[in-house]
Order: sequence, then C-alpha cells, then structure tokens
Amino acid sequence: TTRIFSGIKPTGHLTLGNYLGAVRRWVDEDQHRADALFCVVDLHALTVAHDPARVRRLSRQAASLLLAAGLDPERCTVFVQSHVDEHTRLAYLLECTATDSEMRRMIQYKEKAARERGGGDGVRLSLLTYPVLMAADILAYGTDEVPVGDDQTQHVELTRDLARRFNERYGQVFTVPRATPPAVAARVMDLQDPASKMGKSHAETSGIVYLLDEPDVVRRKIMRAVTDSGSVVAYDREAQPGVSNLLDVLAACWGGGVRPDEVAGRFGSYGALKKETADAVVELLRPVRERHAEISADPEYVDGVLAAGAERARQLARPRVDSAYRAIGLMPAL
Ligand code: AQP
Repeated sequence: TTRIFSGIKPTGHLTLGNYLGAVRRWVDEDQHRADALFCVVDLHALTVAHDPARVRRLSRQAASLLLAAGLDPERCTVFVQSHVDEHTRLAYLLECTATDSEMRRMIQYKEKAARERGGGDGVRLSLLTYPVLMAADILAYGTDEVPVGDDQTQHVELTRDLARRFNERYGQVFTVPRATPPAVAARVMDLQDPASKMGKSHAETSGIVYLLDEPDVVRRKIMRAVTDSGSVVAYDREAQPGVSNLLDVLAACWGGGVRPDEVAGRFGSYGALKKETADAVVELLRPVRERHAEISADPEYVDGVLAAGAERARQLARPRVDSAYRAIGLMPAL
C-alpha cells in the first residue's frame, strides 16, 4: 500500500491555507486510500524565536484541529514529532549526506533568515538545517507521497535528492518520495497582501483566515480583502492577484474539480464574489470549529490518540532508521 506522510508546524493557529492546501485532502482522500501518517512537527517550531508555553499549547490545538477536521485515528496515524526519537536520529545521518550550500539555497531559509536577523537574536542553526529534519520526517517512514502545498515543493525535492544520494552511497535504504500538491488552492495568499502566502506565523493577521475564527470575523476579513484596480472578475494570477486568490478559494470550497477561471465567469462584480466566497468559507469551517469545541473539551481523548499514534510511528520508523545507522557505518550496540 501507498505510504503517505505530511505534517503541520505549531507556529500559529491553523489557517484556511493549511486547510485548503493540505488538511482537507488528508481528511477526504489520503486517509482513505493509503497508510497515512500526519504529524504535528513541533521540533520545526523551534527554528525561529518561540515561546515555550505557546508551542506546547499550539501543538495540542493543532492535533485537536486535525481530529476536528475529520482525521480518523482508526484510519490513520496522528502523532507529535518530538514523541518519536527516530526523526532526530535520522536527521543527523542526513546532515552527513547533505551539503551546506544545498541548505543555503533553500528559498524559505533565505526569506526567514532575513526576517530573523532583523530580530537581533541571530539566526538559529536549526533554521538552516530544518529541511534535513523534514527529509528525516519523510524518509523514516518509507513514504511514497507527501501531500503538501506549493510552498514545500523545494523541500520535497531536497528530500528526494538526499534519499537517492544515501541509497547510492550506502545501499538501498530509503524510498524516494514525491510531492503531491493539490489541484486547486495549492497556495492561498494573504487577503491583505496577495503577493505573499497566507502563513499561520505571520504577525499581521487581518489578511489571514484562521480555522477557529468566528463567522463574523471570517466575513469581515474576506469582505475587506484587497482586490485589484480593474473591475472585471477574471482569473489572472499575475495581473489580478487579489481577485484570483478569492477565485481559487471559492473554487476550492465548491470542490468537484471546478476551475477558478470557470468560477470567474459567474460573477459580475468584486462585491458579489466576496460575498459568495465569505459565505462558502463560513460554511466550510463551521463543522470544523464546532467539532473542535467538543474535542478540545476532552484532553484525555486527544492524549490517547497521540500516545497510540506515537507508538505506531516508532514501530514503523525504527527498523528503517536502524538500517540507515548500519549502512552508513555505525557499529551496532549490543
Ligand atoms: N497559504 C497556503 N496555501 C496552501 N497550502 C499551505 N500550507 C501552508 N500555507 C499554505 C500547507 O499547509 C501544510 C502545513 O504547513 P506549515 O505548518 O508549514 O504552514 P504555514 O502556515 O506556512 O506555517 P508558517 O510557520 O507560517 O510557515 P512558513 O514556514 O511558511 O512561515 C503544508 O502542507 C503547507 O504546504
């Protein structure tokens, strides 16, 4: 069977981008058609300035939201990265496989390092090596497919390179995985700044729809979305990024393979498009928000799911990571 792995960083509250770009597909498709693992990648949240209590809280919230969104622990494995040591064990071997120049080429590193340098505390070394830990997350499980948004394709490419290189040097240990970005809404943009991705860690929140936003907040954010100077509703990511972003979101809400350019033809004004999009997003998120309220009222349930998930993940990862240790030349412990 196909093995799927994907993750979400507890760096902020989950957004509509996370949902349309990743989580919804995990729920609707991936968990039904494959052996799928979904991970709250908390170690990755430590690569930038962080508040310990907040990361802990957001990790639990992310897990609860994944369950609220419909991940079924009977069908897939939901767990927290730091609960399974195999990720960091393997990351070190992959650090011995990757090169520093490869790391410095990563677009996300360049962008985030620039941001962190402004903060005055320096850039954490882990921000540079982050893609290697991500590669370990994926390769530890013999993953075939990585369903992620567009922003992660460069990291999955690196993961493929590292898997191939390791296999060539030390023998066949890893499966070479591939990224599977969604057909629509692979990159949901910030409603106030359609040139940048809607990211959960961003400080300016007026252009970000969070999964737990109340309906009136969602409506307000979408109605105030930046649109473009023209007045014709057309799908053109270059010339009309604001309107095109709304069309992407609405097409994704409708689902069923509707394309954003087809959606465009149904609207005569920006106002009408915004109103329809706001309604669609509110209805999309309503059940998730409601179930989250129930699930988060039962922390023991969430803890139980995460404990069982970590146990299963450990069992899957350990033999492969042990083989990698042997293949690379480390002496087995007796
Ligand atoms: N805007 C988005 N559109 C489509 N997919 C997205 N994803 C994230 N943002 C969008 C996908 O969601 C999954 C989890 O990714 P993440 O936890 O790295 O998400 P984030 O919200 O981007 O978090 P940060 O901390 O705000 O990230 P960065 O590092 O970008 O600053 C992934 O599958 C991702 O593709």
